[in-house]
Amino acid sequence: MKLVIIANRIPLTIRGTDPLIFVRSPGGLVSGIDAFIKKANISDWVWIGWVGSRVKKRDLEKIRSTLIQESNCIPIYIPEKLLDKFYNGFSNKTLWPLFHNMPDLATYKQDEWQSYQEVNKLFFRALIDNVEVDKDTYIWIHDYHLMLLPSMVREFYPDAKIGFFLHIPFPPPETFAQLPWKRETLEGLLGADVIGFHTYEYTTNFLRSLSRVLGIEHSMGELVYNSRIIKADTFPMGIDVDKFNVKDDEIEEQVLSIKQVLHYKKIIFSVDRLDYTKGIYNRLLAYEDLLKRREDFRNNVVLILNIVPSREGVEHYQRMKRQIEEKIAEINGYFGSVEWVPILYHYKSLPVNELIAHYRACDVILITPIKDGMNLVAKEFVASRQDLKGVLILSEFAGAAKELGEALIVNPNSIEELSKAIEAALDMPEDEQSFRLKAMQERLRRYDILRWGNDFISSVKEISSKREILKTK
Ligand code: GDG
Repeated sequence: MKLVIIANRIPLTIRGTDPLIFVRSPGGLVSGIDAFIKKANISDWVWIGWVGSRVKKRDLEKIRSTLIQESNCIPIYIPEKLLDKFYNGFSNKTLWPLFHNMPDLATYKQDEWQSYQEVNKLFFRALIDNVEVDKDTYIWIHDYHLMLLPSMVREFYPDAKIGFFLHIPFPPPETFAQLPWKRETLEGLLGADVIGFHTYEYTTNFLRSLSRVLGIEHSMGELVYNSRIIKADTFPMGIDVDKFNVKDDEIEEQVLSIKQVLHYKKIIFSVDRLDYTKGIYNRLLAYEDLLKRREDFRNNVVLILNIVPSREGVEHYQRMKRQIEEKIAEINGYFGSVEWVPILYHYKSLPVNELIAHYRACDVILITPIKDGMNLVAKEFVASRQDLKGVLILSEFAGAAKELGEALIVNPNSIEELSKAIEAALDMPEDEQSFRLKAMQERLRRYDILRWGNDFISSVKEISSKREILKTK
């Protein structure tokens, strides 16, 4: 089997081109697929994606062959005038808010839609110019940046095995219907054999949109389009449990050092990319409410708030950052003292071992997105707790809530509910913490990243072989 991964970004972030210096890119998609390729022992694979805005076209030519030969990456250069409209524009100002069911934040611009089409064509060209596709090749396309690509590939290779996985939610049909290019988007996706989603809700939303927009009906997720069988199905993405459950002295030292520096106060940990879908502001309001209500927590609790920089080119994100930082300053200014800073705020990405140390050092982790496709941080926290201590507070609107029912599940729109959940978590007896974590850990082991990838690939195999049978009838 040969596996071709196509995603917006290659899994490397280039730091220098002469000589070539790079690090693995952070983010759930990269770490998940990387882990799948390793665990499934796939040796024949290649990854096609954009190389990132720091690399100039002439510099890319210098590193192209090294990237292909040594890292299996086929880098795509996107010209600047297309990039802004494709990435900051259509992908992140139209699709991102709409698919997270926040239509009021979505903008609809014809020129951005055109750039989206053109960039999807660039990815298509990169595939056909660089990869030999045969009957054993699986082409696995990822995420909302590339929803037109499956049909482009299908037209060129009618017999190819093509899968598409959406990492973000698929919105309810009445929200999706607001997209002026809804037909084209659905037709683009229907080039795949299998279209995968994190939860049953997103799969159903997609199938209902197909019925509403294109009049296509399905039976158990299977449908016929252009004389081909296609399947829409649910594949909740798992994690590499061993990576987070690791025994490592260096991590343990870091855990101890975090606790010591904070004088063994109770630690609430929060880590997300900067994004309005993550509900960071409401989280701060809830913490503020808690400190107002429970004076005994003052001086005894610390919130470590780690925000990973993201989409700094989009104005809305800059505004949100200012708003969050003002609130942090207000809380620290009002409640803080010489001995105690209520919120320790970091605006950066932590090295992965440090991230795991924070998962292990905290008493409570607060993951309260307004909407989130899955949220792997919740799963990583659970997997990392070898000591079976700590409490996960999780929004009911994260895909992960469907699998992690033993967490304290909250509605992030209610500040009161959030604040009460933090209180309950800080007061929770240790045997209850263990009981909840154990049940979740067992579930994470059963449906891990290997199972996720294997299930998806098997489904593509099954549906494409059904297509062959249809053809011979
Ligand atoms: C999408 C969907 C879906 C986070 N902070 C640091 C850091 N991370 C890593 C975590 C985790 C990943 O980034 C974040 O994963 P999420 O699942 O939370 O979200 P996204 O990557 O934003 O995005 C999401 C996911 O795709 C997968 O389908 O779950 O719903 O939006 O792996 O470990 N890593 C390091 N330092 C940090 O500070 N090293």
